[in-house]
Amino acid sequence: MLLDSNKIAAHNADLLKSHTNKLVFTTSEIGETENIIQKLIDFQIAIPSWALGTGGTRFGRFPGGGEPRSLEEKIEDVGLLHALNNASGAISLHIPWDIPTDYQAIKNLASQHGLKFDAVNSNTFQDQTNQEYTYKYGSLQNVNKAIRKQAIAHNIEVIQQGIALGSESLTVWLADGSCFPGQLNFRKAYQNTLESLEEIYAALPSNWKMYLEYKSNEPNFYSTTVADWGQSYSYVKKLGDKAFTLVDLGHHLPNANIEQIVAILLMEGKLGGFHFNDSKYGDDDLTAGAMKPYQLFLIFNELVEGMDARGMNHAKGLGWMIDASHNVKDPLEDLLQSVEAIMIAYAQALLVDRKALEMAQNENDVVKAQEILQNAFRTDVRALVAEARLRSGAALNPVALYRDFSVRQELIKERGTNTVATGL
Ligand code: LRH
Ligand code: MN
Repeated sequence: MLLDSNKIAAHNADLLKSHTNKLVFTTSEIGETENIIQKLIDFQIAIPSWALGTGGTRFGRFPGGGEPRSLEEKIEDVGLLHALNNASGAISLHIPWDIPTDYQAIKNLASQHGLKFDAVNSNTFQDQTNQEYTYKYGSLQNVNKAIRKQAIAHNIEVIQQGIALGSESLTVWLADGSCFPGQLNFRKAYQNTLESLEEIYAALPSNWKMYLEYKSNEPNFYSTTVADWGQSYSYVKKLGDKAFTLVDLGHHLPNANIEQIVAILLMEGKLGGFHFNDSKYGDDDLTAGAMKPYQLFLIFNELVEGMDARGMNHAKGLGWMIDASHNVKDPLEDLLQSVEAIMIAYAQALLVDRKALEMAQNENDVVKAQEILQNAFRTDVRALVAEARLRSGAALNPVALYRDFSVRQELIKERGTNTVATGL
């Protein structure tokens, strides 16, 4: 389903007056806004190919209809999101959930929608039908060398598929770990995983990056072999300059200070990118900014400060990706809301008066420091985010346009009510 620019222009025309009023007020409050608007226009967030259908849990899954039945339809859906917000200019594929049959055709279709291919994701946390060995007791950590070899071969195959698509990074998330004390020798599991990652690393093209994603628990519930930022950091330091740590916001133990982890990894030059989402309890994969918008702002506050300190380009310096699962929301509306929340957090972080904050910190003026941060967080920047969309031909209010044009109903007419997308 294509959203032609006339529909978007008509939608914007209706909203232009109220938008302009808000923008004039916001600009009068903030002062210099052009630099922020341009940074928002340049900022692109990759959409996960595995989150375009309805997610579920072991207790149930309630599909909403019109889900993409193929990689082609997934690319169309991400293209639709990108047409609505001009901030979703890439798709991140998960292999084998989304193996292209005709690479050139898929690349052409993606570029028709203005999309690039971000990181490709390997999958050694499920057994595929024609697979020789099971990953029940892990993949790269496995005590059985043949199983480690099978998992290494899969990752190298995923790199080849990524090269064919024009991707330049591999994300490795390992479910590996143990469910009971005594089940695993932690040191041997670490060594096996490191040696396996070294073989995968050796297969990376010179311009590629490897993102090693950590997670505290699930599906293993006693130990995870890449469980936290420290463990991931120790692996990527040993692997080399092309290996980095990926921070999935939902992969931390309760009350972890994620913005501090981000600051340290960035300072060490080992922060590779993000899987944005939000959570209240575990790896809930909820809409970014839905539960802890202040934490998302504090993370971007560290990112802006740390990336500027290293002279990094905000849009290109790190891997910006969403990783979410939609149990009760329309997947596309959920993703539109996540992108909006990320853009708002980034814009607010760009508002922080860095000089004043540094002075307050040097004078241990704790109250002043909080005033500076919360002043930025409490500034309504939505008009700036909307203006960035307007200037790039997208919709002033993507979710409203999505609903006004009954996009989901059109997708259901086209695809049916019982289609099931591959993925989580
Ligand atoms: C693991 C994870 C990982 C993906 C999977 C879909 O929880 O965050 O990034 O491979 O979700
Ligand atoms: Mn993730």
